[in-house]
Amino acid sequence: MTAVLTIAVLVLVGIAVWQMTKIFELSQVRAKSANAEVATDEDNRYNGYLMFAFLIFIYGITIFSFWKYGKYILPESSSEHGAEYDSLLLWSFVIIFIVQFITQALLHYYAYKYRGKKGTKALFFADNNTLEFIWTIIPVIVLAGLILWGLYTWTNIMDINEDDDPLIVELYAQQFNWTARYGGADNVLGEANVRLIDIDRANILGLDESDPNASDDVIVKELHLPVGRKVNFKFRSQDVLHSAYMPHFRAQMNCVPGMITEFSFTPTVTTAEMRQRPETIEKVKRTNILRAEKAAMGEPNSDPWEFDYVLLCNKICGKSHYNMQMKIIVETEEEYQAWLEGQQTFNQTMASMQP
Ligand SMILES: [Cu+2]
Repeated sequence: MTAVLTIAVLVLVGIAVWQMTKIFELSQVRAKSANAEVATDEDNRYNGYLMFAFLIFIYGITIFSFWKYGKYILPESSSEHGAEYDSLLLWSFVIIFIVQFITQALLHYYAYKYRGKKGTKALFFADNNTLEFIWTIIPVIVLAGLILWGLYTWTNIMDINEDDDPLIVELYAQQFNWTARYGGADNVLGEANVRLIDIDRANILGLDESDPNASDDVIVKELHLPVGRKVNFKFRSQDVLHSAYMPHFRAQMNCVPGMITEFSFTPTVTTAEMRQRPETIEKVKRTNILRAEKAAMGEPNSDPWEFDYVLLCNKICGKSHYNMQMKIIVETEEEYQAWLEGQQTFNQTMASMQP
């Protein structure tokens, strides 16, 4: 931060000196001819070469960014729809990069080629129908293709139905944590309403105690998902807008107070499998080198890190928003069942709270 401020101050001082020099120059009686402000052929040639230099700079910084920061992008998707979503994004980027590569080269080359020369007059060029047609029709076709593909993908991803016996999970957002609720043995969530929240009796999600479906609901602080089974999420928020973001599964949905929003996906890679992937091992290694450095300096949050899927809040919802997260564990059906059976149901929790 100090470095940024120092650089900013230096740049501003530089600009101030430059401006003062200009004012000083303007205030002098001109010794040269009045034409000193008109660009000469040499000036124009110089600026033409600078155009090439700038072109090399933008290509260079693009390649450098890919090389240096490419490793920070999300790993291959861990959900069924994620691959479709990723290829849409990939192709959009490929097209953008090809177009940008060609147009930037043309733009800078022509700026050099048609630089001002003494005695050369600019050609007055009103319009050309063929050219207009070409540069209209190409973007129309490409954009229409991308939009149609995008709409098709979007409809597929947002088609939330109860086919294939999905697991029903509620994700409940509040400042600043997440709670998950499973429907229990019957996979049906009991009715809930924020008005029924009773903190003293540990009814933290406001479940309706008179609803028989609520009795076997399981309320937890860690999200367990069986691999290969579709999950239908139902999101609620207690206070403000939150956004449930599960980056590894390419899933995000707003959590809106007063309504239930939905999203559905099928996890395809277990946490254990994910930890074995070379890119995960590489990332864990990188992170733990940084953490070891922090630990050596006695800084907090420096314990060795292990990969876990994560649910994050992606809507700035208050001062501890940055830390609003929950661990997600994708495991085999047997592991999931064993975990679920070890959890207390809503009825058991309420009973244990009775005086
Ligand atoms: Cu939030």
